[in-house]
Amino acid sequence: MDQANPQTIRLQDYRAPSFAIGTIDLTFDLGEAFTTVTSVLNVVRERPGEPLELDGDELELVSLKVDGRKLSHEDYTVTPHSLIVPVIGDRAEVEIVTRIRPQDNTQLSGLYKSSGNFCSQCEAQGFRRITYFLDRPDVLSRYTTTITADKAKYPVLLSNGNLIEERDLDGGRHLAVWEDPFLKPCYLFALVAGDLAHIEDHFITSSGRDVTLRIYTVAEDADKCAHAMESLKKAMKWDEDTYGLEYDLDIYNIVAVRDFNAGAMENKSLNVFNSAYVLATPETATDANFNAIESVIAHEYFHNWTGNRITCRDWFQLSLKEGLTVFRDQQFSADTQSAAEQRIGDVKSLRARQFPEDAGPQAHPVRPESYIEINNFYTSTVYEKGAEVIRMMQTIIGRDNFRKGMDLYVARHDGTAATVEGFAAAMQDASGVDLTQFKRWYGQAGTPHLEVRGAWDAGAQTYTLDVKQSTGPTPGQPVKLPLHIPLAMGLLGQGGQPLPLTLDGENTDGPLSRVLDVREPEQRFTFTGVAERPVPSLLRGFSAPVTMDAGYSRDDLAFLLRSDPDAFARWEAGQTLATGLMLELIAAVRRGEMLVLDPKFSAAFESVLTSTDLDPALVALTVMLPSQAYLAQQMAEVDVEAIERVHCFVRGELSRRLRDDFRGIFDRLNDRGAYVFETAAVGRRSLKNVALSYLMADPAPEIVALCRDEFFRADNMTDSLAALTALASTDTPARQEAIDAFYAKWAANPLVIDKWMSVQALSDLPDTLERVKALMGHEAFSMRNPNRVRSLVGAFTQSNQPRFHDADGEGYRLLADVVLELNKINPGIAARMTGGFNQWRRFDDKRRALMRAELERILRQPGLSKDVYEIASKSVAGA
Ligand code: B3K
Ligand code: ZN
Repeated sequence: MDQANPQTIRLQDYRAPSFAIGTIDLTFDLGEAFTTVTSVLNVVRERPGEPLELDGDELELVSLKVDGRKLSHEDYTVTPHSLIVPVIGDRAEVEIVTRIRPQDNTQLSGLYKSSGNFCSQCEAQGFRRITYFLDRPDVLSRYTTTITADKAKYPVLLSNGNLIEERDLDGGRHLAVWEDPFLKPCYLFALVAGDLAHIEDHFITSSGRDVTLRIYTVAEDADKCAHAMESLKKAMKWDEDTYGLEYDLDIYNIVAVRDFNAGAMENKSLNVFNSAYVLATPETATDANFNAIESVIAHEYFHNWTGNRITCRDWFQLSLKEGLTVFRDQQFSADTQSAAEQRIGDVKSLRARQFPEDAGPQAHPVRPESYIEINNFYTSTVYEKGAEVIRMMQTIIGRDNFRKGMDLYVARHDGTAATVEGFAAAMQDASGVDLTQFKRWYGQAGTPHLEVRGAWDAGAQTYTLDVKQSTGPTPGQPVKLPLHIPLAMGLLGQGGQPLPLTLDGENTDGPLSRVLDVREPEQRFTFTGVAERPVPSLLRGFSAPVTMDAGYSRDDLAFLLRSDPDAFARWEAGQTLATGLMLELIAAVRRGEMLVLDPKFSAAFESVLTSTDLDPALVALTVMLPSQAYLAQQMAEVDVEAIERVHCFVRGELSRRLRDDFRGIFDRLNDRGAYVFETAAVGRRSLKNVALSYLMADPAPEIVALCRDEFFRADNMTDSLAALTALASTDTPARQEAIDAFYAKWAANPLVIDKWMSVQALSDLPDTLERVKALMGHEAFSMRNPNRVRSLVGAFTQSNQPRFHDADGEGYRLLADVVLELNKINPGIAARMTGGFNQWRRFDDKRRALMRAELERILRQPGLSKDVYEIASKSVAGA
């Protein structure tokens, strides 16, 4: 492969395509030995003098015709990645026949088989694995797709758009023709053929269109689609109400498949989903799964406008559709569930995934400038930081202007392939707010840091806030420019009351909360008429994706935790308090001192736990300690053992000191009524299960017995999995008993067995690595199924910090072995797993050396995919 000389693709080299392809007529002859694809393209020259150069990957060319004339071998060139026709007119009809072997396609990109059925995944560059084409998102065409297949084996034949013909053929075969009236890029093409069951419902759009909604699955899963269907209808209604965006066809199909590289795919009118984001019953799925399904179903639906009707000019613009659509799905979940919990969850996930990415060797801007393999750029930066950039725009220009900006964006760009510049221009033009400086967020990598200091002048009755911003260097970007950062804030008086925020020079009383526009490296804001010493509440709602040092004392934080009217800021104060305390304890461990937990901390913790006016879900979120990985991010050099020891110590202390509180909560909330997925019930289960996990942090035998009972009596997966998780980290006979019983009960349900794998991979007991290795040899494990690999190896290497980083380096060896094996099967998943090494430079010398050696071993492997090569080589080169 081109590993020795992998090609870097750069944004600055973008050129519009030399040819347009107005229509494409596809015929699929699906077979067991091979599948024949006939593609008829109407090409129109856009630039004189250039050959027609089509992309292809692992294709067998059978024949090629131009304007009805069969070309001979001298008339064209085939390379491993292209088909070049040097001489062609300004308009031509090109007919290409290729042969592919979906049954051998383990990369799960292009056309492949899952559970015996045909399905496709074309984003980003899978279409070129089906036929030769201009595989780039700025080539928009009208698709007609004919599918022929054995009728008994593949009774269901689906593609994009409307079904215009269906009939039986000789020899037990049948045919279906689908026509998509909308222009689309080839990454949105989809085909599904198989023996599938479905459920059906309808949605009437605001202008009266009756849309048939169907969800297809393998027969045994058809009873698990009701929640996904409800979610789809909610999302359709929300997009009409919130953005005036209506669905545009009479049919919307979703197909759930078990083998899928990503979460789901927004193909026009034929979404293909990882079954993990479709299937749910109370017995088999947790509250978190129900939530994730609602949000992914909504996300893919929202793409119909932000992604499909308006797509990306090139893959550097990926965040144009992904960041915006994540923002939209976050807004949807905030509106339909609880806004505060949603925001806390989004921020936790941003900090857990995006902040380390931005501080490590793979750091890149929301709009990257170059890539080797585009699949490596479906990142938390493009998705989640991209969503934060959109959210900041909304905060800066205001909600009403944001809606006007969306309307203008749609009016200007519908039916085209757009850029982030175009989006920002619509927002700027609709609002009249200058976004020139703001747009730097798209081009500049790294997490900005704010240092904020406040001073009250009793004599002048003023309060000044001095704000400094800085962004550290990232690979390829040594120097950073100041950003436009919206800083939402308030001031609280001694009694917790909000004070008016009147900026110097304003002559009426200001509002009780406001957004400061931070634009300079150092900037001062002066508030007048401040009659008492206030406590500032800063970065409310996490108004910008930054880290912040606000110089808070513990008393300030305890005060904000009690009094801040902003629910996010209250949670944040609790987290900052706990993080500071745990970092001090870590320093104490390193000095060899005895550990003592400050009684003020457990008292503040207890008052949250026992507060009756707080929503149980928010209590649960507030009493969850910062993760070991989050503590690691705060240290100059990660001390794995000290972090684990302190985490365990604080949990154990809280468990002992507050046992009665935890027990009280557990008993009070452990109602035995029927499961409902509804915000309040989810909150109660969440707090109850947090209480159980604290009780199990230092369990007396009767607590183990309680947890064991809970496991065996639970009638829903949320409670069952919470009890199993607690048992899995407890060295008692009940542990193995529960693990075995769970497997025996759920062996036939792949998504539940994924959970079973993860629970064991996440245990903090010392034998976890051995268990993971044993599970890799278990009959239920397969390297070919991405969900299985992620649930076992991904969970262990990415979410079990103490065991993956055990000092002997065995975890590192295991990960490199898995990467090398996966490299041959599915390079995309292999590259994802390689990311487990990204933080290697942040550890101690010994671990650094061990991880580096494994990365180098990976890089020495002959035949390394460019996917893995890009991640491993950037990791070694370092930040
Ligand atoms: N657009 C797809 C992602 C496809 C991943 C390709 N490697 C799912 C989504 O973000 O909606
Ligand atoms: Zn998306």
